[in-house]
Amino acid sequence: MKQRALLLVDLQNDFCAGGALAVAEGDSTVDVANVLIDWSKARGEAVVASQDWHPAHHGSFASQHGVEPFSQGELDGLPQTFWPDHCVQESEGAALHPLLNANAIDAVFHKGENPAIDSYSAFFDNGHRQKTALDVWLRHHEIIELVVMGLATDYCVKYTVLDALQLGYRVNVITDGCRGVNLHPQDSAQAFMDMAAAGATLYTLDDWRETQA
Ligand code: VGL
Ligand code: ZN
Repeated sequence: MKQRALLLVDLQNDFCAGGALAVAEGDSTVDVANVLIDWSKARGEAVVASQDWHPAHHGSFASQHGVEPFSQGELDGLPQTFWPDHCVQESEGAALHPLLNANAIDAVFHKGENPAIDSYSAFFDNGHRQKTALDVWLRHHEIIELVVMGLATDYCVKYTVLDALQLGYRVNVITDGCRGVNLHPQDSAQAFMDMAAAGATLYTLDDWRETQA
């Protein structure tokens, strides 16, 4: 495999229309993902995905604390937004979107399995205490550059990209392959700015295909 991989972040039912934590236009990212999958496969490049994968009593769930979804609090000593129950292991909501060309995915990495701490990044939990298997897998395949897209821009995409940059990967973000939660209306715009400021390069799908031809 070439030294680059496509990383699809949390393209799961619960973040799409009708899901427990639906992101506006979340479904629209799946078409972009399928185009990028074909593009990557045509070049012999790897395709990997992350999946938010919570136990039913995960500490990030508002239901566990008797508070309103989207309220703010603390979990394991870290500031935490409490979410509706979502992406519960083995549930339909946690499954990858049915229209995603999932057969083409070489490896899937779960995150958020520890009930005591949330995990936005596909690489680490929010306290950087434990690592997923993603970094080791990428290094094993000698991958040094990532093409990242998915859900949600202002949480899992953002923290995945920031960690990837810190780990030394070259990172390209496909902006129209991302949609955000936007608890505040500018959160996704701010997240893209944060990713760019940290060293990521932002492309639309069309820009990417034109410049990488
Ligand atoms: C996500 C909130 C909670 C995400 C996951 O995938 O962006 N957001 N869990
Ligand atoms: Zn989650």
